[in-house]
Amino acid sequence: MRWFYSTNHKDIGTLYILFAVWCGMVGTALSLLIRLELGTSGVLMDDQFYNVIVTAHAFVMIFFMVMPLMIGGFGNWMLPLLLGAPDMSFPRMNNMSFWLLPPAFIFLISSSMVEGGAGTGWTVYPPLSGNTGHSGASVDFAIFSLHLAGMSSILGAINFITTIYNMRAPGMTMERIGLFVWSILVTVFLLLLSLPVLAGAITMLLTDRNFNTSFFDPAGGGDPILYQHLFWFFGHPEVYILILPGFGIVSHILGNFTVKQPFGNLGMIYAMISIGVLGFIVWAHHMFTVGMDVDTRAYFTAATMVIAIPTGIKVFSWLMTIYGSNNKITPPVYWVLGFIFLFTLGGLTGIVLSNSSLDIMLHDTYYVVAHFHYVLSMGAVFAIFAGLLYWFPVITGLTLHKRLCISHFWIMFLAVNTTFFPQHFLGLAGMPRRYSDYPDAYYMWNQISSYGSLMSICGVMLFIFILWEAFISQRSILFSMSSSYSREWSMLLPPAFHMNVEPSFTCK
Ligand code: HAS
Ligand code: CU
Repeated sequence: MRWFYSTNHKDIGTLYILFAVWCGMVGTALSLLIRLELGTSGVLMDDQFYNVIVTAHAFVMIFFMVMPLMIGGFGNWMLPLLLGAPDMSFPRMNNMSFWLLPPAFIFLISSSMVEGGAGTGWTVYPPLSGNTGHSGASVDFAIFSLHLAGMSSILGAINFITTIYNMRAPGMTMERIGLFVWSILVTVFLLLLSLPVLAGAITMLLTDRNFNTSFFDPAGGGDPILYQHLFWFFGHPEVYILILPGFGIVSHILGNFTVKQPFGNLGMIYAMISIGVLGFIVWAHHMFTVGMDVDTRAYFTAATMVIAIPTGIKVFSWLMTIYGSNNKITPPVYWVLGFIFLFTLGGLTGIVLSNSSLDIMLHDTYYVVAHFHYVLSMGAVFAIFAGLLYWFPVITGLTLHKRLCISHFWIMFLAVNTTFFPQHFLGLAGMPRRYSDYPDAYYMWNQISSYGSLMSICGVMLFIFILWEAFISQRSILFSMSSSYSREWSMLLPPAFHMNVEPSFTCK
């Protein structure tokens, strides 16, 4: 039970990674159900049940896969090492942050299993999420799940901020802490400032549902649009919470891959801070269709477009970091290059959506679904795979099979593009999101999209095999120096890392 009580940042980081990878498989299974339903016209399930699956898929992926892996897993493992700190600032609170997540997950799963399940989408808008739209206990379970996951994140955020400010080794100035640490710092500030707003909104929803208040009910003088404002004041910063650590991972890997400081290091820091600040003043671009006046829409369009500038600074700085380097491309770098290309594609469709007049047509269509899967499934997830491959030897002391890793990348690259590129066409043709069926005109692209998701399941199975193979083969990073992969690794890792690698004496 040592791992249960452990206050060590590496143990807790490992727990986060194991939990998040497992949740990633739950989320992937749910996504396969979605694509099975949409792969044929005709229905396997009713709309409510379909939306329960969509809701669970989104919550699992956002709160139980991406955030725990990037912040809880990589953040906990690497931050103290990169700062030269012995551990996190509040090690026992760190343990609590992790252990709030499994009960939150149980509440979430309960929400999809009692009564008709919560089919509200991750936005949980009233009146659908009110007690007339969802009369049972399921939405209440979802709310409690978010309360717990939110507490976990806020405690984690406090811990990271304190650690970064107070526990740096002598000489580790803020300019020297590296872009991954900076990305986590900006991310946890966003968490600290946005999550309490979500907590407020869902608590008001809870009292509307159970204690006869009417914050969001016009019958009692309330307004459902208030909920949308509160939700998106959290929701938009949340999407940057999901991508900023990915930016950090990409910069960190590129810096080591090219054996130099990333191009425009200081500019990258300012770009991340700008993205974080701007992220708080653009929320109503999710609500262009609610009937805002034209000036307000013009403001939110303009403010949203401004974010392309710091993001462009990041993209072009990554390209300039790569420019002129002529190192062999290792598997994590495949994912980094894939990230830069596909994240940019998703970012550009975001700029398209930020035009309020266009968004009136595109809102709630598959165009939006395509946009956010390009920035998430190919942005956040590609960065996660880059990080997993890059840090696997640091965490386990073992090396992965290089050629299998490269095949895995190409399978996933093909699969996610096959899944999500056609969704742009569906959206432009007017197919709405969150319905379980569609007219035959949308059949072809939906079928292609579903084939793509089947392909990505094959990719997931290959990845599980790759992990199994690494543990079975026990190619130690320290002892199998004949493999060029591990030689590259040991050259690129700073000396401090070597001492954290436990050598395996059973290597073959
Ligand atoms: Fe987004 C909806 C706009 C980035 C995630 N986004 C979503 C949803 C999610 C999400 C999950 O304005 C759906 C939520 C829901 O359930 O309803 N998004 C943007 C913009 C950016 C952006 C402008 N989104 C993200 C990131 C996410 C994410 C990052 C998570 C990881 N998004 C929207 C809008 C909606 C939206 C609307 C609402 C749509 C609706 O109707 O519901 C930007 O941060 C992207 C910046 C990045 C780039 C690429 C690199 C920059 C370069 C510089 C040059 C580019 C220029 C632009 C000058 C722009 C290379 C040129 C423009 C051209 C068109 C060529
Ligand atoms: Cu947004």
